[in-house]
Amino acid sequence: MVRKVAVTKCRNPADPLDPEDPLDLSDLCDEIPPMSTSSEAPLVGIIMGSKSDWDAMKGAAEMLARFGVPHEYRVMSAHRTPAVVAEYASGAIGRGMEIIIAGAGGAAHLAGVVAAHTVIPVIGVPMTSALQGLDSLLSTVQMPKGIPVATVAIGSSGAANAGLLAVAILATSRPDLRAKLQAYRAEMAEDVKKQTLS
Ligand code: RP5
Repeated sequence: MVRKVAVTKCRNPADPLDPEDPLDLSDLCDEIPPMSTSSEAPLVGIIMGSKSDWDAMKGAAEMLARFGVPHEYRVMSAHRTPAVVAEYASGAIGRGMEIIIAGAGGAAHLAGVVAAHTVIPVIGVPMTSALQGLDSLLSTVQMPKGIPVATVAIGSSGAANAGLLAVAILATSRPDLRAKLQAYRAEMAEDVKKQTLS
């Protein structure tokens, strides 16, 4: 049985805005379905600084879904909801989570702040931005010694690769997942071999 776990914060548009809530996420539930994919606890948490990141970040969710990895996704911001980020990252291990994927753009501090609050691997995805994502890339990748963030490419390719990297990390102790990863690579190689330019 599939159990839907609502971890995305949604507000009924008919209800008044919560003065304690700095964000109006009333329309979020239409764009980002309340998450979790299975009855199992999520192994991977996908978080992003804004719903505007979802178009790119859904690539990570799609990849995890393809490999059957239980995951969840939600919006939280290192700057706009810092307490939520600290609570989420600090509680991840207790919830059985093994990896967090964090996407943010501009002054992209989300992945770094998450990494500061947990020892599970954190994968940072720099989002495209007013500066073509270069600002996001540098602010995600340039972590101080001692608090690592595994940073992938800017945008949707990076998000998909973040999903794949999470699968690869989980596969180090899950032979079935490693076999699926090898089959995926073989399939990709076959596709490339079939490509012609005529
Ligand atoms: C970052 O600021 C988000 O991760 C997003 O990439 C960027 C813009 O956010 P919005 O102004 O679209 O909410 O925090």
